[in-house]
Amino acid sequence: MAMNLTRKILQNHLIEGEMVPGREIAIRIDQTLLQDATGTMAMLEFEALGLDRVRADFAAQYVDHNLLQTDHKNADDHRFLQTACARFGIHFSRPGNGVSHQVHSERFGKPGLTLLGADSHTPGAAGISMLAMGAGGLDVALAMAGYPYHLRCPKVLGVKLTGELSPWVSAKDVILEMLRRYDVKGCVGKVVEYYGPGVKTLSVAGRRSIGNMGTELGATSSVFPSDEVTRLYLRCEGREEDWIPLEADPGAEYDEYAEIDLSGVEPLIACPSSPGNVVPVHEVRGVKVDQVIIGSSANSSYRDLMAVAEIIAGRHIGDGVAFHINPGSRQILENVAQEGGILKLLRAGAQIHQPGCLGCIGMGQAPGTGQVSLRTMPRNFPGRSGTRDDQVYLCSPETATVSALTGEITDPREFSSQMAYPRIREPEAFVVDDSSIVFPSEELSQTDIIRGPNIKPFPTFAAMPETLSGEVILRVGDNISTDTIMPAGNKVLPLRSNIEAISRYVFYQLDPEFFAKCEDRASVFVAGGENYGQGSSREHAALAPRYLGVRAKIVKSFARIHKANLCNFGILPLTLVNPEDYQLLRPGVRIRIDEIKAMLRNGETQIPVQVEGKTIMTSLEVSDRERLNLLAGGTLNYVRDHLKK
Ligand code: MIC
Repeated sequence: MAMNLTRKILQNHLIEGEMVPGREIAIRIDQTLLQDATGTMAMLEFEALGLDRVRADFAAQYVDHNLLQTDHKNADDHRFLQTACARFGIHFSRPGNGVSHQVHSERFGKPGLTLLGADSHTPGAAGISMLAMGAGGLDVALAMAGYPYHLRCPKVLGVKLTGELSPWVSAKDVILEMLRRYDVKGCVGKVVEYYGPGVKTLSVAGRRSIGNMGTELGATSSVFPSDEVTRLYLRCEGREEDWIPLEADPGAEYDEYAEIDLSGVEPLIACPSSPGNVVPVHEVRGVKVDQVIIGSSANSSYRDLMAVAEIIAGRHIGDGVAFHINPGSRQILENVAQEGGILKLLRAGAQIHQPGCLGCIGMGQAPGTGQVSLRTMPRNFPGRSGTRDDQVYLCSPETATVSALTGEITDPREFSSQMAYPRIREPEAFVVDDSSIVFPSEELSQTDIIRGPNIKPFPTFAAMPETLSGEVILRVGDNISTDTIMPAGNKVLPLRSNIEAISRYVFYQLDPEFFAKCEDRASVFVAGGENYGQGSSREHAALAPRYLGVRAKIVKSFARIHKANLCNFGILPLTLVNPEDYQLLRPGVRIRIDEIKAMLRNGETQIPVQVEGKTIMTSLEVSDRERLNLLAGGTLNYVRDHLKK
């Protein structure tokens, strides 16, 4: 049977289950990736499994999120991660070496393999034709231990690309076009597979931007064929031998279809405060701009930075504008420097930072009160920048740079009267520098793991009780992101390996008293709207609420990774059968779920919930494996009991 590329890769890695969309399957994971913000907890979880060494073919740990070192905590975390990597046979990419997704594509990723990363933007590896997925840290720790990854078999949305992008329009506009069509939950449960004659016109960097931000569509992953463009990229990285050709079989079918004529794509922009709030740039033309940021995990490539340097060369940014550059990796920085790009950026007034995620996760670069920030990053959820009521727009490097020059949001095509559109060619070979990667060795496996005082042991959680009862403490609306549930930023990020401390910030933006309200209650419930938990893979958005006593979330629908994280930490993910019942779940109402343990054990999918004397119906759509984890009070409990047996 003719197969699309997604199904081919899934089929090659299938360990359990049938490839029927919606049913749970288990696949082999070839490579794993951690970053520091999710990695400290994932490393503690891996340690808790009691193995001497990782069992995945390849595992890497990057340090890219928290580089601030405002006190001992951050430096301690880095030391912990480096020594744990040495001990367990994990590649360690040092702070300053770059963003996980970028460095992984440069040095380690291979077409046709599966990659599981504790970061929702892991699908950026679509650029080199991997089937790459984001997951909670615990799922990645299990994959590092050689366990398969369980997911619902996705549908495949085939997006046929035709034509070629016009000058001043780039790959970012293609993914913004997808977001304009599908919004932030239109691709939940799907892999987006790009095919057709337009694919070859997109560079690996462009494909990476599209894969990276495919996460914002709610997609499980995105995939591109591996072609001549991929081969040349890997050659440029000095590892052409890792290339294999890959594409869908002729005549392969997709579950759903879409088509984008690249020549018809125009410059687009996501307005505050959702990546799905997309309009053509000219519709918001003239809005005064205070801050422009290029880079972080998206649009931080050699091509992007060189394009920015060429546009800005010999000019200067507007007087009222702060212009930041966050390179994707040290390699990019070295290559852009070699080609003279850095000097052009500096002379134009850019602030050039070390490679990393930086302002994307609120680690510095917060805009001032009432200021407008234009970013090439993938997310603009409310408050994520670190500033309350922020006004963050997401756009291409071309739109961002031209707007930095004019001081207002500008359609970059207007600049065509000033200069020819710079088409950037990658060099024959990149300057490659792996000296900031510590490769595993036999000798290093004797290393003692060093823990700072901020690295606390993993909390213990009780199994599911016979009956759950408690109070709704908070009710939230639609599209609540994990940034709202468990914020990041420079105050909170350093607490990622200290659950007691970080739990004080749960729902902090919406209700700073949430933590206190949970304190004297044994079980707590949270109610929510559609697409609850979209965004980041951070398992802390499940783990910290569980620590506070949250035992069930009752919502209209869930985002994929967050729902899996809830099951991993023993929180029941219930969806309302009748969405109108949302109205009943006011803060303060008492809730009771009788015989929940028995219902979980018997595989019940309809769970009656008593809300102050009235019964409402909820549905529990989880696999048998997730039921066992929920019964045990969380996946670690289950796996530990299982290993003992
Ligand atoms: C993000 O973009 O939200 C992050 C920061 O990369 C997160 C990871 C995290 O919360 O640490 C993600 O998307 O998974």
